[in-house]
Amino acid sequence: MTRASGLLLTALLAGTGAVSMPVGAVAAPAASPAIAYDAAWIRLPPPAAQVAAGYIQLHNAGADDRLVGASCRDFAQVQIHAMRMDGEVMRMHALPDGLALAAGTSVALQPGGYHLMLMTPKRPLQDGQVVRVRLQFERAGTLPVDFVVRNVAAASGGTR
Ligand SMILES: [Cu+2]
Repeated sequence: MTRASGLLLTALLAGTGAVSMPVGAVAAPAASPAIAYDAAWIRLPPPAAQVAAGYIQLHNAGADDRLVGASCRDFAQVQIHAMRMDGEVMRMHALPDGLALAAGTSVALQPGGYHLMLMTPKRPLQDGQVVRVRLQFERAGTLPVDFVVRNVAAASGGTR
């Protein structure tokens, strides 16, 4: 019984080998990109606004890394911003060294906190539009991400 299934398994494996599966191609996904993400969206800004905020959850399954920059064809510039209290007022500021993403951790860019600041749109954004942003990581390199523009009232997120 055991021997029979063993033989069957051997036959199956041999069969797989016979069709010459590209073993390298199958093994590749195991070395999946170190950076995973979800919930990538851009808040639809008011008409004629010169900035828009982008949010995303980043998960680093690899070694210590850092989000060092971002770019987007639809905007003149993309910065990485943080929020901080300045007296009684919450203000945002650019992170010149980017955002650390330690090994095995997740970082949320979300309303009221870290965000991508998309500056000087080349054309107005529309609700539901998909905007591709290229995130630049120190170690993991470039990660293209599709952000969905969503018409969400600012009050619900508390950015202001
Ligand atoms: Cu900002």
